[in-house]
Amino acid sequence: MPAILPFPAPATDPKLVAAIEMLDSRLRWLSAWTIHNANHLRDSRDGLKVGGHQASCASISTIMAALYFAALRPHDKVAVKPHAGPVLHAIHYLLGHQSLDQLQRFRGMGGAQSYPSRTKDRIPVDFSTGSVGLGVAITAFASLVQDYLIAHGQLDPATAGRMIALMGDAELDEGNIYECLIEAYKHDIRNCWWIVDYNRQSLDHTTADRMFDRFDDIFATCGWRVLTLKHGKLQQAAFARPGGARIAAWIDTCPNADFAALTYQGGSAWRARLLTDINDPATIKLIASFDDAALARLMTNLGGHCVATLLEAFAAADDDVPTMFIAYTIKGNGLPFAGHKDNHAGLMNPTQIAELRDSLGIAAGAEWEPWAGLGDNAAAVLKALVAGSALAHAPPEPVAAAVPVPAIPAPEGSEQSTQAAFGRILLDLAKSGHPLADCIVTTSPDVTVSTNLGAFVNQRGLFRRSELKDVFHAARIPSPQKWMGHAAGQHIELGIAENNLFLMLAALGLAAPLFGTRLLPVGTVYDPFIARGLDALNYACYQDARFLLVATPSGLTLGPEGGAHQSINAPLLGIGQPGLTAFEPAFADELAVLMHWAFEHMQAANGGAVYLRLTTRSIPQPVREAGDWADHAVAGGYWLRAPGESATAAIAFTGAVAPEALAAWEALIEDVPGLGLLNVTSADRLHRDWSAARAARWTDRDARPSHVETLLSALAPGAGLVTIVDGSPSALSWLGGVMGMRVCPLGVDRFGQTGDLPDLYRAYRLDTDAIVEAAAELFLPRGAPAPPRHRG
Ligand SMILES: Cc1ncc(C[n+]2csc(CCOP(=O)(O)OP(=O)(O)O)c2C)c(N)n1
Ligand SMILES: [Mg+2]
Repeated sequence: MPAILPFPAPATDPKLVAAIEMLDSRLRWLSAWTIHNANHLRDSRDGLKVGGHQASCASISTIMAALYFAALRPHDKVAVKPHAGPVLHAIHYLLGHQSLDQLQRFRGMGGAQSYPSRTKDRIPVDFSTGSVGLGVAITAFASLVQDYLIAHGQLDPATAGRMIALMGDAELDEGNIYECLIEAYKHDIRNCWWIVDYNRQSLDHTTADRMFDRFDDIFATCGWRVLTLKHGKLQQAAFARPGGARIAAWIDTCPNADFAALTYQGGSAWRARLLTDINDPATIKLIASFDDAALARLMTNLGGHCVATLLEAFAAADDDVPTMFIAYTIKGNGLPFAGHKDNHAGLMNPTQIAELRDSLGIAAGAEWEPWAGLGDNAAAVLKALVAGSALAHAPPEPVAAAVPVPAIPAPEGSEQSTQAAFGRILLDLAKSGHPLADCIVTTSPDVTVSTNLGAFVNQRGLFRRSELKDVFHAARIPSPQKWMGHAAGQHIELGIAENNLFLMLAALGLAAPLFGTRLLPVGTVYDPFIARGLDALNYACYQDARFLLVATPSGLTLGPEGGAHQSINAPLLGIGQPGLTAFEPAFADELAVLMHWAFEHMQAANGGAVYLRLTTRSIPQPVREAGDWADHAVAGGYWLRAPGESATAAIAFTGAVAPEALAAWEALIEDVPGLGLLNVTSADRLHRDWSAARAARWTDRDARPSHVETLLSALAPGAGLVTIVDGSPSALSWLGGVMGMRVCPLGVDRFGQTGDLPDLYRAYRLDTDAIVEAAAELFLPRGAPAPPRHRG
């Protein structure tokens, strides 16, 4: 059952409580002023709304003051709800870690970001937030990563911290929270706190009463301790007085919207409503003992605004049990629009902010002064408290040593699929005993076996803090897959929830900066289902998490298994996603080269995550001659058949359709002398390099040609291109624009059909005939009708 105050917790030092109350006021003020400055005082050049969320900040400032200045431990990591970014900046400003200039440029170029950002803010940010729900869930996965590192002897258990999410209550509506909750329960996570700023307001309105008492049940069912901080000390004291129990009961049944509206209306409205609803002499007498201002203070004295209550609750969770704190709060607490349902983006006007400033004793002109309006004694106490907080002594994020990447030989075989080759490469690494293999952590949302991770898992085992027996193995039931878990295991098996995959990869991919140990996470997923977790993928990349995403099978090349499993726009995601370098190799030896590059890129200072789009289609492998194809494959493409001098056309292909491209090349080479055959291993890299080179010509005066320009300059001016990819044709059609060439793009722009490959390739025009026809089209006058099809 969820626990409601009073917790069995030590009494809290009243001096500490008073000091934190003052810090709470500082944070509320500085966050409000930072937003005010950006919206009302700073010049606007574009007339756009700047924004910022004074009400969301005021709602959580007490919680953050109590957490950061009293409860936080040195190794704890915190995800701060996006709209409390200014409070986090204010905390670091008081600590001396944040500059005035950054605050004054809040939401401006290079200034403090709108939402806490690991990569863009200058203060230490443990987890970025912004897309609600994701910043919450990553803390659960980070606690799993912490346990993984401890179990592998890579982190001293004495340095284990709590992974803490400070979240808005509307974040509880995000589905990814519950996907995460289920996964976290399966993995028996520890050391995780979720502190809900339970103001019962979202962006649009007050939140539904029907969920009121359900969240605690849901969390308790999933193994969480739930501590509900409903009432502050003032309320608790009043409830203990004669007639007080009726007020407590009234609050319990008061609808969210009514409570919010009364908060906004203030003392006399509270009085009128309570006296209407409660006809009890003792309660009437109790109410009469408060004037309007005191009554408003009493009624809004919720747990999340009561420092003593918060400190007691934090102290009551002094173990490793995952804990949810439901801290009742008021959105806009202490501000003129407190409780108003439209206050999410509300901004105080100049008169209102001046009134708030005056109420805090801050002189006009001293608004940015961290300790303004305090007497010398109070200021000294606060400075000492801040200087003694864990955050003041937090070391900078560690820099993990790089792990050397061994040579990765290409798997042997004259016919192979890239998916099978991927499995072989990981298996060989697992068997090699090379230190790199010990850093690899694999993970998959229930597609471990079908994406060929199985052999690696057989070698290295599933990760489980407590042993998991393989019942089938023990019963000697034949199975190619060993499924036993232990503390040294290197595969984290997830249920089917792609959001979880990307959040897991984000947490694993941040192990180096968060915990000082480098992990090389490899996650597998079916290519179409990347879209299912796309925002979480973007979130992982935005935080600069380093991982290898292997998506397979892909396209309609999965044939009879296809239909609803057909990925079409994944190549465009690969081109469009910052922080993720996408490759689609055709051959096994390319894959080996690209995996080597990926493991280095995942560790490089300016590196990032890598996405490999693979296939189950087994195709003949090329016989290589010496040359620089491997470097070019990494750069994004190479001539599989070099164009002849002044060639008037080329075929550019990607991935699994290599055999069709080669067959078409052979069919055409006599008619189109010098025809080139370009293997595009990464449309993403080619396009990025092309953009960068063009920008550099204007910004850095650097005339270096991009790789794609170098490749295509081998063709005659005005040559034509046929492009083909098992995915959206626009992934390659842009190649025509690089040198102003005519282009006939082939690809897939319809969804959902099963069939064998000859039928599918024919129906979707990915076959050799289609390439030959497209090549013919290059030489027809523009707009001329195509000749009738002849088939042998
Ligand atoms: C995924 C996502 N959808 C929508 C938004 C827009 N949005 C920003 S805040 C918010 C509501 C936040 O309410 P809550 O979490 O309760 O925070 P608080 O009341 O403390 O401001 C919404 C819908 C968002 N940031 N992320
Ligand atoms: Mg809210």
